[in-house]
Amino acid sequence: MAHDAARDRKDQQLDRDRVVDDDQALTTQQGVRVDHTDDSLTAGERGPTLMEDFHVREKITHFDHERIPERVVHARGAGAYGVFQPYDDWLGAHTCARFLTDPNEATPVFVRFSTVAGSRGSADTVRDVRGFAVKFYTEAGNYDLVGNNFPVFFIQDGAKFPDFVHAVKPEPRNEIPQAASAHDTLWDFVSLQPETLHTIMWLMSDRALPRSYRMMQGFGVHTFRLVDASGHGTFVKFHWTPALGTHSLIWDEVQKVAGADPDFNRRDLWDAIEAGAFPEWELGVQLVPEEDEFAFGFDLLDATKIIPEEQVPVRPVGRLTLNRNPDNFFAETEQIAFHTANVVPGIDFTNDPLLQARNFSYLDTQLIRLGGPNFAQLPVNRPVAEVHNDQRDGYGQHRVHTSATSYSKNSISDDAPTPGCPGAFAHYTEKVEGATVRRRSESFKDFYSQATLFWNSMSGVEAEHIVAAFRFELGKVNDRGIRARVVDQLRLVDLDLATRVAAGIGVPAPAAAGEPNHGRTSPALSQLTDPVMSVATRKVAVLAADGVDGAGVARLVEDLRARGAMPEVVGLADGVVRGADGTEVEADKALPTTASVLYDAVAVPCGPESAASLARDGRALHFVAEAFKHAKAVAGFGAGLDVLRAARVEAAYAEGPDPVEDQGVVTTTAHGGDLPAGFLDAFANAIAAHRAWGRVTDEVAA
Ligand code: HDE
Repeated sequence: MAHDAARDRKDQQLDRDRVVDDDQALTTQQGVRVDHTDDSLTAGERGPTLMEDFHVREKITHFDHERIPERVVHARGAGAYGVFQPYDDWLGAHTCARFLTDPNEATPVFVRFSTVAGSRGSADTVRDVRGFAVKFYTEAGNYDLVGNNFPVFFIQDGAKFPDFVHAVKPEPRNEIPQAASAHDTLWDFVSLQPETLHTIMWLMSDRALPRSYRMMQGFGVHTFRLVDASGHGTFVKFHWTPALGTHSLIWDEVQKVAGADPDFNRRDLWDAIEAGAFPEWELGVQLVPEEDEFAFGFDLLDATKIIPEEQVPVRPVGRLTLNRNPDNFFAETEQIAFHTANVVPGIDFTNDPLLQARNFSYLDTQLIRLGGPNFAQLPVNRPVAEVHNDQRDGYGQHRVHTSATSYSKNSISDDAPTPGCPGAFAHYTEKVEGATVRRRSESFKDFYSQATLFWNSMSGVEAEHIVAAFRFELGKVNDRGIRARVVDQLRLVDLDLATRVAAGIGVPAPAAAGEPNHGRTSPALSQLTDPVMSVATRKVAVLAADGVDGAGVARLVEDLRARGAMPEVVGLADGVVRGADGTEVEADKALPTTASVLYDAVAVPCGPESAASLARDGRALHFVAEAFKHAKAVAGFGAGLDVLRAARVEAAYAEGPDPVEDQGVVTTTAHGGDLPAGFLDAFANAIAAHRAWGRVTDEVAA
């Protein structure tokens, strides 16, 4: 049984702060009951408003002050509470951090996922890196692992971060484009700063278009250090692996989803947790003994490099489960304050110059964003570990310190709070010496070989997507000189890549490669190497109109639910759909308010009258045709096959009840309660496969 003391304490803390307004009288901030809140106090019905109207003045004043600065990066996000638990004490040989090594300890967490470039109100489905920030409320204090869904970063030294962010953010003269990297300044920066190239390859890949926050990997990015009780260090890279596998949207889809549901990823996380389908990740580590620091041919302190998994395997150490949505977005998701320097005994830093800059930046940014030094007292930020120190006062001080002293050393309070008690954090002892320099280490200067490794490791369809992404992004760059300079850089990654990109953007093909392609691959980099096949939580649209085969719909929907999928009946309009057999089916959604791009798969049931209505409806046909073009699983049974044909779903169709599966298109002529189990299995398998990649169309390739 898990020892849940920390989790209980965090829940109790949050309970104490939760304000329930239901069934309560309306009051001012001073607790005075208010009689009327719809009209201002005026001198005469049509006269001027009076200053003494303290209620309306307070109401408007508070409203005027509701906004805080959005995060300068990662402004758009969504978060949830959960728990982390180690599998065993295997890491105990390397770290004294109990939350990583005691399998009986369940540590409460809050996780915030985010996009990077867009403003707080921007769309979720844009081409971007995703933040994956985890706050562990451990018994030894808060530990923040503030990572991303890519294992590498664009720059090597934090000194370049403002330059990089200014380049990717909307352009300064007109604040265009929002939440998009496809513009001149970003690509100008990339063309002049080749250290960006490895991460740019990830940004142009499907990794930048996650299907769901629940279906993406997370990485600590930097090399950190684990430290054992005797002070011995081991280098570590952190990996989060989603239980549902790593899956992506495609470009045509994300652009449409941004209109059909700008909250797509946020809603998906919320809905899954509300439905009890708790998202899970496995924490894994790559460990490197200190003696091997220089064994890799690249520098472990360089955040633009991965340690290939084939070289140092990822060892699973524990499980993260998200199980509760926040009560209030602002109080929790907006006010959570992450900081890379929030570490606990057993975890320490390295000299990665990007990490060192972050250790300065996050505290600094919270001071402006949260308005003063007491933000750690906000409920979502408060540790479960006890907090005692001599820090005092400041804006928003909520603690009433009763001690007679607030300095150390003191004799009046017996020198409390006392430093150096058991369990105190001791910084790792690293020998450091050197002359003051402002110079990039020579060991950081290979900008291309891992970009090439990434490119070499892609499957055919993934490589197609990368080429298409470069063409789109550079095609939006007005300055032809910048386009040519980027192609010139890509030439040093791979000549074929550069040639294919150049052909789409009107710049001359590159003359020759730089270094020849080293030919190495790392299979773990492809999302299509051993993909997790799961139908769990996949959204399936079942199109239905009056006269539908009610028994067939019921059998399909029950079967999908039993497998953990989330089917929805989509009608021509909201309300009840009448079944041909007299049954009634309630439509979950209506065609005008939903879209094919919001689902993982579509099924068209039997019922000649229903099928005829759907085949006459342009939106229904578009719905099916689009799912087909996006290489999603498509199923039809009985008269539903007529709708598939009308939507030009090109596949081999069943000619009898025996189900036929052809590249994710699953059909049978059976219907009603007789739907064959083989048909249901084949449809579920096609959904679990995520896409039928063999069915490549222009929409899929682009
Ligand atoms: Fe951040 N980053 N960052 N970053 N970052 C912020 O902190 C910064 C970097 C990451 O959900 C800011 O509270 C610098 C790498 C995430 O609240 C700010 C540098 C990685 C989040 C900041 C980096 C990240 C942030 C903005 C280069 C992946 C969102 C608001 C030295 C390992 C956390 C805030 C959340 C947020 C600075 C580079 C991930 C300004 C200076 C590398 C997931 O402090």
